[in-house]
Amino acid sequence: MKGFASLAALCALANPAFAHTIFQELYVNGVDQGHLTGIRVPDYDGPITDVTSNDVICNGGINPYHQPISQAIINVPAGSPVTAEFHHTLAGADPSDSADPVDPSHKGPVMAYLAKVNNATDMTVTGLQWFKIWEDGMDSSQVWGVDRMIANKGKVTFSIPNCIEAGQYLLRVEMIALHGASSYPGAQLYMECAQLQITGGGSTKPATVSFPGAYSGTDPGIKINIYQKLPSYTIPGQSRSADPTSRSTNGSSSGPSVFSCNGPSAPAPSTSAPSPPSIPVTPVSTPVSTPTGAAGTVAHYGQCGGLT
Ligand SMILES: *[C@@H]1O[C@H](CO)[C@@H](O)[C@H](O)[C@H]1NC(C)=O
Ligand SMILES: *[C@@H]1O[C@H](CO)[C@@H](O)[C@H](O)[C@H]1NC(C)=O
Ligand SMILES: [Cu+2]
Repeated sequence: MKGFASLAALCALANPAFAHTIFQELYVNGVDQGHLTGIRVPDYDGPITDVTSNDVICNGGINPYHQPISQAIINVPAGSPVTAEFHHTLAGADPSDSADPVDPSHKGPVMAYLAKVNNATDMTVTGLQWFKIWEDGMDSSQVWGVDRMIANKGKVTFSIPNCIEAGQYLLRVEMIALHGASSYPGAQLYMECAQLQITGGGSTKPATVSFPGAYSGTDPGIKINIYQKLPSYTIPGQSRSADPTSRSTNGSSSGPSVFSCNGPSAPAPSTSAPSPPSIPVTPVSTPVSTPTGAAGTVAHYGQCGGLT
């Protein structure tokens, strides 16, 4: 183990392009669910570069899964914040490793998708329908989602939508490194899938995309030279409107949620104009423990029938 770690460190020094990463731990409402628990992790931390390969679904193809594959299914109340944690190797956090959680040469977006499944431990993942619930791209200072993930010691936090149906899901958390992406194949895709049981929720069925299929080698977010001043970056996959055909939207791409329970892909509310935050929302028998603050939160609960 020690020898392996030193070798990995040497490789990282010699060629940062070989210093990769693995999503390997999940926290629900801040509670650690256990190292490698409920996540299909490969032993090797290398990327997938062929966006048409089935390996882009949940990895595990050219990077075979660590055995035994965890049979745990992580319980997540809909609406909960979850934190995905990446590290350079399956050994986990290593403050002495300058390439942990990933080598800083690796610039690009971080994203999270969900797919509803009958059985979260079923290893067949082809044909699933995915919806993006979170993305962190590039801000106007050309600071990337991966830069923020590194600054946060490998952790990214987002919420499970509170209006989606209860049931078992795969949570696909993905980081794309663009340091070699000026030609295709070149972008490095790193993804793993966590096995979830989502409880509560509602009845909203988000618009979905397929993997492979959601990305193409000519996408502006996949084939891109990042060694220049970029006015914007188009994150691949579903756009904010959850409409795969309208992904050419410009502007800041570091916002929180792509599929939003009160967004365009949710059932149309009876009132068309969004209420300004300062106007009190009509009470909709929300639980006493409903978080306060964001007006959008109230709208989520109202729209989802208060089942959370
Ligand atoms: C879920 O899939 C796993 C792996 O194929 C299998 O062992 C298990 O029996 C399945 N569970 C149910 C409830 O079908
Ligand atoms: C995106 O913004 C850039 C620079 O501001 C501009 O050149 C480009 O035309 C915009 N693209 C779209 C689709 O609006
Ligand atoms: Cu790498």
